[in-house]
Amino acid sequence: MAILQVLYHPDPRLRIKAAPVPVVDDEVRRLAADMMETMYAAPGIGLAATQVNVHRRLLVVDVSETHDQPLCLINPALLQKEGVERMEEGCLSVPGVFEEVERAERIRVRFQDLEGHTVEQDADDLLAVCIQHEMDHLEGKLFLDYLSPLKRSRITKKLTKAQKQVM
Ligand code: GNR
Ligand code: NI
Repeated sequence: MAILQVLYHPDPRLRIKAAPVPVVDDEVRRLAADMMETMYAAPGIGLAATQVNVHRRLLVVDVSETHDQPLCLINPALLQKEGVERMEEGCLSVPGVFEEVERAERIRVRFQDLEGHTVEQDADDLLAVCIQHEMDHLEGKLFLDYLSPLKRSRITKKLTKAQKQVM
């Protein structure tokens, strides 16, 4: 396994729309394992392939405190959304920024698992929020896109400046 490098906003590669995973094979399973390791090491509760510069429709999540409920969603599709919830979100690609975002409270999602089987699952609370956040990454979308243009440009400036200092 390996810890992968995470892209930081405003890297334009975070804006690439991911393509479907054509087959769930060993290469996909290896990528998923590396993404899990990267997510746990960060630490984070989710990671989309886009964030590690792989533009395929695959994401991992684990919202448990014990890090023992890993989920890998391949080619995820949102089937249902219900209710509205506001939650403070963060993103490994937008370090140090936490802002409230409005999302559906409960969702039903269809995806392929690591064996290539199609699964449907309901999610609520933090898991629902996290899956929606990760699915946005696959569209090239960040939680910042829900904020006001002024707030977003301030955050982008701050992160650009911080990254110039470490380069
Ligand atoms: O670690 C993460 N925490 C988090 C908190 C609230 C809502 C969404 C998230 S996802 C984030 C990891 C990440 O950036 N995934 O793309
Ligand atoms: Ni994120």
